Amino acid sequence: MQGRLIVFEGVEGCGKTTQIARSQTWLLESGLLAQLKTQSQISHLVVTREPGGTELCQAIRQLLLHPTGQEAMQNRTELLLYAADRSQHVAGFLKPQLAKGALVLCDRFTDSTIAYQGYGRRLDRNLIDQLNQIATDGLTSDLTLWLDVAVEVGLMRAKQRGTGDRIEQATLDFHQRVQQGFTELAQAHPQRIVRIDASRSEEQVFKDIQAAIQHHLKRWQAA
Ligand code: Z5A
Repeated sequence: MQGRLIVFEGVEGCGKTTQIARSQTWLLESGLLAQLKTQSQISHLVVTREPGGTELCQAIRQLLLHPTGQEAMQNRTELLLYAADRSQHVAGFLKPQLAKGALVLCDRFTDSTIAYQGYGRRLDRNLIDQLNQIATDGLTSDLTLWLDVAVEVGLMRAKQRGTGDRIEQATLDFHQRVQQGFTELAQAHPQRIVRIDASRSEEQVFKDIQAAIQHHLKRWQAA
């Protein structure tokens, strides 16, 4: 595999969408991507997200976040839908892109399932690990940037933005457990997950993200 997968993670409103857009612009406009093309196997940049990274995944995203009707979604159904979304995204988009040399910026990946369905919904961790393994077919991120912000701050930001999907509307307790999940994942995988203090201004957060990405690009080039 020639490309690299960079994942952005964190609770609602932590600033992933904002920082992915800034990172994309920076990589394209600073000349860094052009430099990478000549000095490494990276050929292009793509931005994607889970759920919803392909056309079929978009339909799954709609079902997950904005279901119609009154029927409550079962926790295992939710887990299986996230796994279905990931399976389609990995096989139909991520792996082909990485094989072509893409530098991929992805909004959420496997850690979200562990944090939300594992810690949040309290579903069995072994089951989640098995499903993640099946859905990814072994693909892991090269770098995960965890935008760490207090749940209350993130939810307030998300609320001000004015959306509010099915999961955003879950209890504060649920979101605290999700945050605990990300915290424990970062402690368990210090090589892969870099914690970014996302409670600061957009500009300060972005500076840390630039530093982390540059550091890892250098490491990958040297490898
Ligand atoms: N989910 C799951 O349960 N299991 C899984 O396996 C996967 C996902 C893959 C996806 O929703 C949902 O799916 C998500 C987890 C679940 N739960 N929910 N809800 P989504 O993709 O629609 O949304 P999200 O991933 O939760 O992100 P978000 O709510 O869109 O937030 P964000 O992208 O992290 O933040 P943002 O849009 O960049 O910023 C939010 C607002 O804050 C915005 O007005 C910004 O201008 C502002 N902002 C950003 N940064 C700052 C700073 N630094 N200071 C002040 N204000 C800021």
